Amino acid sequence: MDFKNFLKNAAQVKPSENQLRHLRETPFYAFVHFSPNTYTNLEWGDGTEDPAIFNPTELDCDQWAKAIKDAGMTGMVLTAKHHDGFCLWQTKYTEHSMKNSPYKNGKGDIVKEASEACKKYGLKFGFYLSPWDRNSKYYGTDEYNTYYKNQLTELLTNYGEIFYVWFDGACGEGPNGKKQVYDFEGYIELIKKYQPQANIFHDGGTIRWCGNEAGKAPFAQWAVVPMELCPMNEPQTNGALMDGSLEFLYNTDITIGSLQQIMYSKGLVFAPAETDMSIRPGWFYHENEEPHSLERLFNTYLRTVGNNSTFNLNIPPMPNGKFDPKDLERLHELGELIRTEFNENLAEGISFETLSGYGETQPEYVLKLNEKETIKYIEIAERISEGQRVESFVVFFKNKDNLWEEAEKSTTIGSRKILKINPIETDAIKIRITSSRDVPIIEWIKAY
Ligand code: FUL
Repeated sequence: MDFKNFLKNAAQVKPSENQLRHLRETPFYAFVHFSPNTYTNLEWGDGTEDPAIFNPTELDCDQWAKAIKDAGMTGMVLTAKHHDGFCLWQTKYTEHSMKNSPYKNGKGDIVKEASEACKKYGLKFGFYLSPWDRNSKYYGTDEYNTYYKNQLTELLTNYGEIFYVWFDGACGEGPNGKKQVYDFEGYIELIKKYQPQANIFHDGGTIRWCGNEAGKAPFAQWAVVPMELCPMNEPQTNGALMDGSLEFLYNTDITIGSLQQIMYSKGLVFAPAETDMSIRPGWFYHENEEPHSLERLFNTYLRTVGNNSTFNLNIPPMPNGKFDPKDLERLHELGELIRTEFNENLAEGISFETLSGYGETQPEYVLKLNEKETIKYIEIAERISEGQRVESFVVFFKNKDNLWEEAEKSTTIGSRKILKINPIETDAIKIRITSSRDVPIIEWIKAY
């Protein structure tokens, strides 16, 4: 294949409707890690915990939902079962569950309460169901896949619309010392059957892991990636540009999707990254931990939601079943900051003009404001439904002498790029695309 065709094909790799909805409508959502770990002060339980310790006497899922909404998030993903195997809902398939918790005399169902709170506050609801189960006697045998699918079916059929199922790849030993061969294909089939609109976090799903749990997203963020990374996805292109192999490829690689990498790929898939991190150092609540600074959370927001990734921010409830007041305050501050910084699009109702620039794949876009404004952020979006194309671009502004002055250089755009710039006073912005895999299609340019 020649180089030009290879690039054009890469530029045509498109998202599914589900992926498009996830990127555009739900780029920022909350994880909620809650399990016996909350009571044992651990991060990983071993499955021998007594269900009686799980007793959230003041459980308040409305408080979670309100706080999540307040931070500007639009969804919640609850750990229905973590590695310790304890189930937060009324499952028919194990006693290691709410049935043996003193909460509501064993009649409690936290998946139900959380999903109802989400509905009440207009949030989407999803769940995490750990495949690794350190309690189940079936773990490590074929029967476990049936057990897991039964549980998955309960969660997919009894709690209304599910926007997201989060599969943890962790595969350790179970109580009998054996590891499990997971039937991910079978699990995914059930999701497609019962909740076809749901996105799936998994290497074989629709959303991929960013490669770390610290909220660190790469600066060049590609949603078009080698199939070698997401082996269960149907490739949308055929054949590599160069002879070689991507056998070594893993999510932690920060060059994922870059040209020097995809040219070795046998086929490309559309798989946007989710960046996950916790508001505190641990995923579960530990009294001695503090929430991260507002600055760190806001910067992570810019680097994820503002850089072609989704952001899954975990907030762990306390043993009483409520969020910590310190976390509530941080979530509120974060929401306020997002609302203040992006309150008014200074280019509202103004369309940008497209100039031919240096050629088909290097156009320029000029945005003229009605008057001089102080600009702190530029937001640019590609029409991601058509694929991701732009490799790099430069932002200029009209200076006092009426000349174009460079403000910032950057890489990749994708579904949404938010560039923080040194505040400038100007009435015109110019974006020059310096490289693109095909003719770029820009959906919007906003200025804040
Ligand atoms: C990891 C788990 O082992 C952690 O406990 C946490 O749930 C995180 C989101 O995923 O793989």
